[in-house]
Amino acid sequence: MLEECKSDFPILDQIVNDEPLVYLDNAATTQKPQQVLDVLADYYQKDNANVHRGVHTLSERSTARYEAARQTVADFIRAKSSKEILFTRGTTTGLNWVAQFARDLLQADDEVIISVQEHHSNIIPWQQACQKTGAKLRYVTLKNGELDMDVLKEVLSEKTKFVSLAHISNVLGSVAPIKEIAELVHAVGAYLVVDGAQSTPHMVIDVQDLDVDFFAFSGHKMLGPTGIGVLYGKQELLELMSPVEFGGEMIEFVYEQYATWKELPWKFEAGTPNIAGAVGLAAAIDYLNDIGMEHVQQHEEELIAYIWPKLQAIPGLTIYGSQDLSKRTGVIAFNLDNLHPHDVATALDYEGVAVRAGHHCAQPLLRYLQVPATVRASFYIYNTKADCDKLVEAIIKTKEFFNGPI
Ligand code: 7TS
Repeated sequence: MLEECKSDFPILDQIVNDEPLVYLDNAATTQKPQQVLDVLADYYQKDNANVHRGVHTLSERSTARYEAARQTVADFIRAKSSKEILFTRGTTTGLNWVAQFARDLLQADDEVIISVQEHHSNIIPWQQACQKTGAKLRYVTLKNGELDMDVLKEVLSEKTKFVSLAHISNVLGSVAPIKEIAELVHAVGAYLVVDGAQSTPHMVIDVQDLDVDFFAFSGHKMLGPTGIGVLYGKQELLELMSPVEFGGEMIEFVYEQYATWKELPWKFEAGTPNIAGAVGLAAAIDYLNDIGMEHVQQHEEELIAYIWPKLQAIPGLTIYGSQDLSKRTGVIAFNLDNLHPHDVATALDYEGVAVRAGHHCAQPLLRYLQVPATVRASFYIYNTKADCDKLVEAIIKTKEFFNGPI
């Protein structure tokens, strides 16, 4: 078990509502270890300067740290080259950039495929691209809480130009078989875009083995700072893509009426980038690499296997998604009796347990599941079996408070 790493996270050592904090809102954002906080302070204390501009020493150091961070990210997701790594604000920006690229390619009668379990940031950019081009947006539905591969096969055709899917659902925690999907998508000549916001923090990612065309994720969900994320794209596709933003840093020559762009990856990074964010993300990746992503995944599997029967034993508790543990990762969305999920989350907060309640930015999914909202507990490396016990105990207390003794 990884439990000893909890002491690396100063924020977790606090009392909330007279109880020790149990942080189970990791799908929304994760906490930062001291090692990442130290690197951020070190960067600002020693090397802060703008990148790719000055010839002075600090600027060179800052540029070196920023570009080393890009290489760290490339290695982490096994990209062929750091040219394929674009720094963004987060998953949302990355998906918007790809959908913007899609607008240049899509024509009326073309089709884009997403699924009913997507986060809004993998729905709305595609709605916009389809509305602007006349292309049709089609949805894959679910079977037993997972993508229904038969439906995917049915809707894929030579009309399909883009397929964009979450690697792991932020509500149901199920993992999509991306490698198999990539084969199907490429067989009809379409591009596969993967929303890796919930997978990259929790499992080994190999973009070459998965053979994805684009892959987006966020630093803050994997121990890094907010405001930094990554869009991976195959080099030949990024070469085809036009920049989405224009300004300083991304140009080669600027004339009165036109300008030329720098080569990859800089043509996409207009303006002063989030340098400290990239350096902090690299520190987070170093931290995760020290643990080993296989161990991160194994730890979460152990926690879920531990808490699952305890949750199942609570009368009136409904868990959404697959009931097959081998198909699940560390996200559990549930409801308790007929209680409103916000009431449950508020009651859990009184016990020091932080969970999220609501639609989790996946309104089409909740409509599909026919539930207005759920409570969601999501786990990460610093969570312990004691945290699981505390969650179960707090749920039982909540149930008894509202409905009387079990
Ligand atoms: N895609 C998925 C699958 C997500 O879970 C999220 C964030 C995003 C995209 C967007 O990431 P961002 O960093 O650009 O905001 N998910 C959540 C969540 O589940 N609760 O809060 C944020």
